[in-house]
Amino acid sequence: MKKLQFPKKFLWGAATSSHQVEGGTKNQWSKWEKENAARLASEAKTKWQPWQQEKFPEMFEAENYISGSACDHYNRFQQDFDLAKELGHSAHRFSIEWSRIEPEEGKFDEKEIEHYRQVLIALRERGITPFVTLWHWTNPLWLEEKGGCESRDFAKHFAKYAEFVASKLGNEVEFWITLNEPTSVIASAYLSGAWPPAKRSYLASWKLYATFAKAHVAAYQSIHALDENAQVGFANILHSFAAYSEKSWLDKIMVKTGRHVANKRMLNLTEGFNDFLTVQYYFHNRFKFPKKLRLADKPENDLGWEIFPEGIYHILKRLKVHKLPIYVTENGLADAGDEKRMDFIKEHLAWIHRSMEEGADVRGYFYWSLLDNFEWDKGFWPRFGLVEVDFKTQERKIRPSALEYAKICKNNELELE
Ligand code: IFM
Repeated sequence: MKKLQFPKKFLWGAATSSHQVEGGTKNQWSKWEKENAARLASEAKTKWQPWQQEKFPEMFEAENYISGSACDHYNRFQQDFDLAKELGHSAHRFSIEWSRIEPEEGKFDEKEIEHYRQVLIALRERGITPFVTLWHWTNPLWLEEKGGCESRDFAKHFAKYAEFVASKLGNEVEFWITLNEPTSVIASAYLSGAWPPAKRSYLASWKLYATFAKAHVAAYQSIHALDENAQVGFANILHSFAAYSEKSWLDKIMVKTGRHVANKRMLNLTEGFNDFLTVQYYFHNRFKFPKKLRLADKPENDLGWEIFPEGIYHILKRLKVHKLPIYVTENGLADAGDEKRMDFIKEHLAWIHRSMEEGADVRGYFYWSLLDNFEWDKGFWPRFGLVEVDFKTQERKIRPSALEYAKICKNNELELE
């Protein structure tokens, strides 16, 4: 038995986002879901493998693709934070829903601010440090009418909203995350067209890097103007890349390009405006020119995503040059049977620990997600939660892997066989 100790103040927890758990949100996603649910259900036959179709028949029902009341976390956050506390979490990442705070342009809703104040107090009362995300992909409908993320004034509107929230809730918050995974939105909403507004435009995608960087920097400055001690960063999905053959310069060029576009560009554009860095790790890409290669024998999750824990080690090592604290603000898998989750967490943590021994300043780990929730265009069938949710009754059930993860959180130590 090997024991890996983590530093004293290391933060342990899980993450969620407003649209995926709260229920009752009105934004561009909830609108798009209603318009596209039937199509998504009918496309499931061609999109997923036979084993997935058999295991998750919900994917054929339009209802699966409508977030609706999701986990009703808006009303049940106290109960959910009791679970987080029971599971030994010392930190929790959640997002504030912009469309609730500013339902009409320039009109801010104090009642909703009060709601999130209660959320923050509930966390503090349980000794859980909040990490607050200001934008986890959802836009108010008034902004969508102006072009959404492509609106010329996206950064201006976002910074105003960020400033308002920080002015009201700053006393309760130390860690702010401005934007969640800008590059996921660029890739899936503006390049592949899978998410709203379902565009396929290289030009729009390229321009959005600058827009998101501008929005982050503007929000960073607004928050710091109110509180110079605030810790502000953005949530960055970072991918693992490898060349199929180290002898192939074409494979290696693909790796370099992938790394630049997916991992480095947003960091470069926001250089100097991050108090900490983040890693959200899900994907490993193996390139054999001119394609991405899938190897049949590799372990995968319910979504068919390859499980490659070593990838997080290489990503963390590469971030060392920035000399900033790093938080792993998301890492998780869809695993309805809870068969792979425990090993997944342990193996990723072992690699994270190794990167720390080699100098990466990692200060916290947030599993994605605390609860099963609404997985965007895939709907409810992918089950990421430490806690299982019955979406009909809203009953919560702690999964066995959550209890194992709780031991790690409580002991600040990972035991490996
Ligand atoms: O559910 C998402 C989350 O909203 C952002 N990061 C990836 C997760 C899993 O796909």
